[in-house]
Amino acid sequence: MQKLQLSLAIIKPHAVKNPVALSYIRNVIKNSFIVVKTRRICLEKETAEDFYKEHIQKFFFNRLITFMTSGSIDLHIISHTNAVKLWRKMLGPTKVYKAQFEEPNCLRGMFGISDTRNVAHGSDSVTSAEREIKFFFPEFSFYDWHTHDEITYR
Ligand code: RTP
Ligand code: MG
Repeated sequence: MQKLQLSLAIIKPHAVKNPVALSYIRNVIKNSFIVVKTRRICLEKETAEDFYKEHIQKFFFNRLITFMTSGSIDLHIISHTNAVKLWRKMLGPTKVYKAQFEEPNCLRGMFGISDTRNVAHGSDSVTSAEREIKFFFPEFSFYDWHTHDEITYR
């Protein structure tokens, strides 16, 4: 049996505020992954800066922090044998012009507004997924998550 991988999907504020986008994205997630845990939060500025600290030198950093703290975000721990790559494939390219012209059926192609408002985040590796899940779900147990009965989708 292949081992299940975990990834973290974050639905960004503009998509959480858009009922059509949100319900489409939630269905896509539900139909493709085991949803291990979900949580809706509002990011504090300091938490957003910490989460995105690898981008602190980038020209878009302030814009990204302002946007990510502008409304609720939905966090999902998702599981699949190929969770990291599959979710990023479903998201499509970071750059929205690329997503819209090259992969119009990906989530960023369908609902992306700009390179910052590009629908959702996906962990870029198994190591990043573990770090990001620990960041938002410090109580989460990586060893026995599959034995809990809280695997759910609200
Ligand atoms: P993510 O981390 O959110 O899954 O996205 P990614 O790997 O595809 O992109 P990354 O290079 O890690 O970028 C981090 C976040 O910065 C935003 N961004 N804004 N020009 C811009 O305004 C710009 N460029 C990148 C992205 O939306 C991404 O969430
Ligand atoms: Mg990234």
